Amino acid sequence: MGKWWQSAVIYQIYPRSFKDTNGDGIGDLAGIISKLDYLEKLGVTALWLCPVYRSPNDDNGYDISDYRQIMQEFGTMAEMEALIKQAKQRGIKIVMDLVVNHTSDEHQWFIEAKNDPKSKYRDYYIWRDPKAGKEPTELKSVFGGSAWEYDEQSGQYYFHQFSRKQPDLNWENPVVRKEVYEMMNFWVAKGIGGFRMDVIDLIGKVPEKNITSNGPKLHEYLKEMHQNVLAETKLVTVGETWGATPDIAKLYSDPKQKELSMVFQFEHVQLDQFPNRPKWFTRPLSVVKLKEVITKWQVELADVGWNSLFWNNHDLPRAVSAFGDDGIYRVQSAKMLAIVLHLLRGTPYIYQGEEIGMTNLKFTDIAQIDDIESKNMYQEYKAKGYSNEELLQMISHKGRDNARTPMQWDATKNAGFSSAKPWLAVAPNYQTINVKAALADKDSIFYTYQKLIAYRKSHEVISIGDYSLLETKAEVFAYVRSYEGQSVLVIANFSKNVQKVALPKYQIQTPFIANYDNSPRDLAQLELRPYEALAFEIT
Ligand code: ISL
Ligand code: CA
Repeated sequence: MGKWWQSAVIYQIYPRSFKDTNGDGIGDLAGIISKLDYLEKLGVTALWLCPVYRSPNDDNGYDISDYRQIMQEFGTMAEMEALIKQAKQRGIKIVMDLVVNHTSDEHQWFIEAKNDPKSKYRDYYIWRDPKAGKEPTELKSVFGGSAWEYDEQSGQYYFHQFSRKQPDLNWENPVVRKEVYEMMNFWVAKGIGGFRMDVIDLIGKVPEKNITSNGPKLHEYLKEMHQNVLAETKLVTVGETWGATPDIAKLYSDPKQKELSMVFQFEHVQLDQFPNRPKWFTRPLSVVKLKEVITKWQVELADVGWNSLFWNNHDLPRAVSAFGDDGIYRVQSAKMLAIVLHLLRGTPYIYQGEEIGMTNLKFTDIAQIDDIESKNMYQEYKAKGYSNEELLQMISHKGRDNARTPMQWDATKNAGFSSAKPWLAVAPNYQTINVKAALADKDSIFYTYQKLIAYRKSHEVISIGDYSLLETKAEVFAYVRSYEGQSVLVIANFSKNVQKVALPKYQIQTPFIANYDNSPRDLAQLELRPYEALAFEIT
């Protein structure tokens, strides 16, 4: 038998934007608990919670000041325990975000390290002397500016790959690693189901050699972590690894390596970008490339390793806006994306709101933006001469706040997210796009997801079957899954145009899932409607 997470579907929650219960405009743990029935109805196996730990929120919880406390705005440890317990009663596991490449500068370790260079905590972080009166290296922070911050008091710089309020931990120090494993075990003891590991490919950094991702000791550290935390458990672990190639992904996810269950790789979400240029500069998505990339990962990880499957997350544009059509074909293309992704081999992830087809926004004023990455970019590029309009267009297209606007529960004020003004404005389309409307419409995107999740759970051909691409036309994505004499054929039109496809081998078949209707189709002369997707059981 396979592992539980091989037939699982994981739902990602951005707690700040999910559901507010105490009227402060900020989502909370009680809000998640109040929606467990909804999540159970959808059928998901686990919830990955973006960070819920104590944090000053410079990067919305990815800057942790105490790993063993809950963010005050989100609730209490008792509520966290209640969430774990009540989710478990519904067969749902809780996957915690593990952010251990860096802490907050308000973490006690960093406070001690900064205040007293002789403290044992100094070496928990990465401090270097100036070089010729300047930064030790040229390395840049992901959020703009230098990756080195000068500390007046000691005359040294500390290293931060993200904001200056997110100092990097020094993984070379065995005491740091031990602290991390102990902290992980603290959470394991609470009965969680796994960890999503934030920028885990950066922990083996060697700043003086300009090495950030895929450092020389990365896999050694992960093996050590496995031994100290994961070995005797059934936990799922998924690493966030922007720098993974298929060969690297196999190192992480081959069970023999004893590291992780799987990793997130980001090749397909970067196809609208230019190599070596910031994400803000984009080009139209090529469907041919998208098929190539998805196929490459399906094939490369077929025998060794395991794929994660996703279209979006809290850092990325909304799936339907990035890969489908968020205008007149929103419903069809959102279902098409669900069908294509959820019938692949791997573990699918759904980002909150994806199951109702939530969209990107049109931001018209930088004051509407909360995200540190977008705000820093705006300032940096403004100074370079880009116009306000150009920058807001870039942010509307690629900015992280697209994913972070509040979950749209119903058509009442603030989309039923909160009784107070939400911390980030609700998308203006909430009156039509919301959970209540989705649940009331048996043809909604929600029910397509529900059906796909149930199908995966009960069909090994989907969870562990083989994958092969069918050559068709540029804008049509067709593939076959097969396992022990069973086959599933998936055909999807990734365009607004009608596409004619001939698959004479198959003839007349009735789809078990479709995004227009389930009437029988002649595959020998198929005419696909805009964004039409069909899946057939071939016998
Ligand atoms: O979102 C990004 C690119 O689209 C990056 O800027 C992002 O920071 C990178 O993907 C790493 O992400 C993770 O670590 C960050 C945190 O801000 C992100 O939310 C998290 O997913 C630092 O902890
Ligand atoms: Ca709240």
